[in-house]
Order: sequence, then C-alpha cells, then structure tokens
Amino acid sequence: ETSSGIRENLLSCRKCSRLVGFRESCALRVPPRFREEVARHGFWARPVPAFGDPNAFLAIVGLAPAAFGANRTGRMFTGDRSGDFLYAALHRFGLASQGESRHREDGLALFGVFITAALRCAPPKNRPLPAELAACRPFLQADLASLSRLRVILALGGIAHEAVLAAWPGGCPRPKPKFGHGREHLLAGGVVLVDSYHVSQQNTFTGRLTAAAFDTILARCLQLAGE
Ligand code: DU
Ligand code: SF4
Repeated sequence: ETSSGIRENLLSCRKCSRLVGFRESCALRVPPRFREEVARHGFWARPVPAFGDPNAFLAIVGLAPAAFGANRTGRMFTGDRSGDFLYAALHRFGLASQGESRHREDGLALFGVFITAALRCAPPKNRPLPAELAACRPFLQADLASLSRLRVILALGGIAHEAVLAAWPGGCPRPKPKFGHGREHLLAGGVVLVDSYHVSQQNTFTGRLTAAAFDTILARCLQLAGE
C-alpha cells in the first residue's frame, strides 16, 4: 500500500476498539463550556488527520488528540489549551497565519510546518497503550514520508519521541537516543529530531514549559532547518 493510500484510510480506521469507544463516547458527554461550539461546528469523534504545509521543513509530532480538543474539532491541537500555547508560538515566528485555532474552518494556515501525532484517536487520560501506538504507527510513517522537504522533527514529549524513532524509515540510531528537553538526535537521512516537553496545560500552567523556553526550541528548529 502506498503512503498516500494509507493516509486516505485514516478517517475510516477502527483498529483500536478501546479508542473507538472512547472517542465516540466523548461526543455524548460534552462539557457545558463546549456546547455552543459543538452546536455550531459538530463533534468530530474520529481519527484526526495531520494538518499543515505539505512542503514543510519542520514536522511537529504531538501525543494524541485531546478528548475535547482535536477529538472534538477534527484538527490537530485545535480547540484546547495545548493548541492555544502551540499556535501562539508558531504565529510569533511567522509559521502560522494566526495565533488561535478554534475550529476546523477558521482559515488557519501553517507555513513550513506540518503537525501530526503518535496516535490519531483520543486515549482516555491521554495514556495510549503500546499496542495502540503500534497500530497507529503506519499513519505517522506515511505522514513523515509525504514530506519531501523535511529537515527537522520536533517531538512534543517522550511518547512522541519514541514514536518518531519507531516510525523512522532509516531505523533507530544506536544506542537508542533518550528523550530530553532541548536534546537533538541525528536520524538516518540527515533529519534532526529535537525534543521538547509537551505543550500540555500540565507543563505550561506549572511553568515547566514557558513560552520563552518553547521559543528557544522553535528558534533552534529553524536554525537546524536552515530557515
Ligand atoms: O491538556 P489538553 O489541552 O486537554 O491536552 C491533553 C493532552 O493531549 C496533552 O498531552 C496534549 C495532547 N494533545 C495532542 O497531542 N494533540 C492535540 O491536538 C491536542 C492535545
Ligand atoms: Fe486507527 Fe490510530 Fe485510531 Fe487506532 S488510534 S483506531 S490505529 S487511527
């Protein structure tokens, strides 16, 4: 099967029964603060496709759709606090057309950046099982393979780091690179994997990941990409 064929099959994927159940159950218990948005734009409750510039030099890899974030809106990092932080940062660097990402039809465009994730269906408590990550790996592989100008991959958190190493076509470097905020790992083919703490509320509200620290990471990604 070709990479584009794999990508086309994403929306109908039901391989992980636990996640199919969870992603759909979220639509039946929408928190009050999202009800107006859901009435207007619907509730996605399906696998979330990658989003961004097909000519990207930078791929950002997240963990998974959030239950009432991307699982609700159908676009990566759209409609939750993680996305507020990430898209504001991308906008500061001129990599996004706007600093907010509320719903799928808001006209947001990315420039030189492509966003995907280790897992495409929301997992309970943001905790995927190893078998679910393995089942979803072909979609990540196909997304990365679609980017002919890719220079740098930014992994948000340890699960994304592991997913990229497992998915990378040239194989994993030996010894296996360990995750660490700000660490850089050279992959086969000359692409550089950069690690950052995830942009989740858990990290950004506690100050573990500040906007300034994330800007430092993005600036380094641009430098490594020669942009
Ligand atoms: O805290 P939160 O904004 O509800 O995000 C939950 C969780 O999911 C966090 O680890 C970020 C991650 N996530 C993601 O990987 N991709 C998205 O599109 C949205 C959230
Ligand atoms: Fe399919 Fe990935 Fe969703 Fe599992 S997580 S059902 S492999 S799209």
